[in-house]
Amino acid sequence: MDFRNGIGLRPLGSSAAEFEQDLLSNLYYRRGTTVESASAQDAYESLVLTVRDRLAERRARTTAAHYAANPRWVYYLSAEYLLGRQLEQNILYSGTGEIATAAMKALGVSPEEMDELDIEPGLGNGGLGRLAACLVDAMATLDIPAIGYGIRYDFGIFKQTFVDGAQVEKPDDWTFQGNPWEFPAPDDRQTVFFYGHTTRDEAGRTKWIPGEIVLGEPSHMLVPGYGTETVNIVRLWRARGSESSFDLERFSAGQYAEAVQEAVRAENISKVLYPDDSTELGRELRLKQQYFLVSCSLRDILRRFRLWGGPLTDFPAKSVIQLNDTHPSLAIPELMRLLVDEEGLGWDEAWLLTQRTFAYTCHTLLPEALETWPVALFERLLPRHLEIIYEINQRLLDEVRSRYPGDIDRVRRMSLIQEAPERRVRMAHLAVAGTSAVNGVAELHSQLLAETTLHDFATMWPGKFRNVTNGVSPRRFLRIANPALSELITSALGDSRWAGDLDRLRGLERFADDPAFLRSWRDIKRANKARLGLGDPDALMDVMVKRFHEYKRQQLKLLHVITQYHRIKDNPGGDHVPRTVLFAGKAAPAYHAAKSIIRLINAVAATIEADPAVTPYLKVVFPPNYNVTLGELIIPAADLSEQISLAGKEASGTGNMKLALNGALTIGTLDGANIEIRERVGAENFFLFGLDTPAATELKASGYHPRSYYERDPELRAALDAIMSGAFGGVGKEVAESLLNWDEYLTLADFRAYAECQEAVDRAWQDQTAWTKASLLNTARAGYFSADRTVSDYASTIWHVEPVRVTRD
Ligand code: F58
Repeated sequence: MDFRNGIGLRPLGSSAAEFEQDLLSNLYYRRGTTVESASAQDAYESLVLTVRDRLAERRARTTAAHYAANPRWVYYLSAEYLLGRQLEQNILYSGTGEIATAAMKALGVSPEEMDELDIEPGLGNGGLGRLAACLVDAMATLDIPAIGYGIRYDFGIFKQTFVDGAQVEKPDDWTFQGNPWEFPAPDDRQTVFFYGHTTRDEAGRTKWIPGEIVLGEPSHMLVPGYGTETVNIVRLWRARGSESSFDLERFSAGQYAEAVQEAVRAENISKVLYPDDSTELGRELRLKQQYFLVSCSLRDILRRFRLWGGPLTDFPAKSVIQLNDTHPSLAIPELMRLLVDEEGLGWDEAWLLTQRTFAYTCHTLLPEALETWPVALFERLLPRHLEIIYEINQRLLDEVRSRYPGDIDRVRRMSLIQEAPERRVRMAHLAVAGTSAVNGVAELHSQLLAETTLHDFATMWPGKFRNVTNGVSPRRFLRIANPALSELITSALGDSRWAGDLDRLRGLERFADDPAFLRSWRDIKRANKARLGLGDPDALMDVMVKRFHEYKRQQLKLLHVITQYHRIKDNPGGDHVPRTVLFAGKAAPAYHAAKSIIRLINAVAATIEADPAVTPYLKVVFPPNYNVTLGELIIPAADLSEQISLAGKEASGTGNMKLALNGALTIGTLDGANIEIRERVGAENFFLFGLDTPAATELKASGYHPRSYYERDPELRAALDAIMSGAFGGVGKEVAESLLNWDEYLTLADFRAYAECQEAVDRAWQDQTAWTKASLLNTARAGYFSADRTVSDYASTIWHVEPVRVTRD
């Protein structure tokens, strides 16, 4: 049969009546219920299926177009995807907004009610996971043939609750009601090996005799492009025990737990997202997850390549595999194993093919965040991969020795194996060695990677290193999150093309001095604050939303809040600018210092709330469980965006982009993408403070004494003393002590500059017209931070792929 361009498909209707008919038939035939007895969940799932079918139709045409074009594919490998809610986005992308609303009305349900039932898949921790979701969205939007591969965790990122102000984690059973958006594809299941040993066959080829066999079952979610017919997919793997993993004999003998233990062991691999970036716990399971993702995905990619039938030597011409950080970097030795052991290629040829296939994105600068794994664990879990890594290492170090004769220290530094205090595999070195392009995620980050973290590699292979500055989805974070502003923008620009071509926002600049336009702009911000419902909508909404980490310095913000509290107490009738300070974000469950900061923020918030002399001017709010959905509510309401990490520590940041795009002014350091945001929106529309990277490095090198800042600065001293004396319910002394004695991230050194900069913010706020103009200019000039631009940079500089257009008929 010829399926090209969807031949054989009866097109689904695009009228309201047809949509309603389809919705009803889904209610009857797929949910097996009736209008009279349908629950809200029935209505929701029928609606999902009706929208999904319209995307599935495009998906069929996309597949046909891709099949005909036989293009070079992008395979994005990521252990995390923070996709956000699907319903509203898929309605927008499928162009069914009006007819879906009409059908909901006919059924007697509201869009808000339906959205509430649309559960966000929290399959990621933070920026890295959300970036993956923005990039797959942009790849589809740019018609790039692509698949995102990931893991279908049974439990996503934990739900954050507060008990007495302290973070308590609850499991996120996101598929409790099933997941109507996904298509299971059990036929494409893969077999994954673990443990065991290696041996040689008669021909001298190495064979891996595994000790555990697990199945990987894929399902996929549709990833439509905006303003195009393309629908790509993310394919997520779930671990299953093999058929023989259920022990019927034991079960019959009443040994129920023992009978299923093998299956349980297997299923544990995709049980839960690794939520923790600070402990050694569960490390074996984590490495198993990584290999599981890699092994399933590579076999699937090769299966797809074989459908085309070309010679293996063409594999890199048809496939580029982007590694989202080192989590999937085992793909490098795995592809070598498949090519050498299973396909019989020679090492050199296999290595060239491998390097040409892969590219690696690094997302950090913190040395402790660079993954390493104990050699002993590798030896047990992936014995063949360790042999391959040793071989890669030997050849790498031969090259180093021949390029830099006698430089033993360089050999030690560049080795894939760290020798002391314990032998460990350095995954970032593996990822650099096995790829043809390595990129950082903002200009400063890419520069620092090449100058510091990966300096030896950048010296040896300068051509490999690139920058691709991150970006965010303008659809999700402006069009959907901020409907009122979107409408205003559309009416100002004359059409809504900006959502697919964000540079068009530049056209807003001509309204920068239009008083009526600025008033509308301000009214919308105020309405967004009222919609959020946390604090007085006329107060300055000061927002810090991100994971909790000491380098991001939520504690700096908190010290300033305490200072402001003291100033108001000392001068109750003063001319204080009313502020709502909003914190949101999660701490890794085992990251005690970060959890202490959370607890202290909640304690300070409670103390302020109980003080009627202060509440007219200052309110601290901390809504729990920050996720994509909550971000979509908070970001459009922000006046001020806090991006105050110690310079040289935040790789890029993407919240900074979302907030600027929604017209928040940034107060920030010269870190990550803040630098590029400031360059683009204009220094006069950005509040800059603090040490830059060279100054921070120098201060550390010259011997940093946090206590000297405490002694010199009375307001800083008062804030820390208040904590130490138990003024906030006795909570948080360990936070103050750590700052006074250690202060790894130079918080106290930047305090005075930050406090002064906040005074400049207060002054600027007094002139609402000037503030609103700066807000508008932030939006107008943030077009560069579209994920569409990011993907087009990857496509032209790293992937070298061409779009494939999907036609309607
Ligand atoms: C983030 N990394 C960076 N890691 O911190 C941020 O600057 C950047 O904008 C973003 O990536 C996108 O490039 C990040 O989110 C993680 O969440 C890791 C997940 C695995 C455990 C260790 C943290």
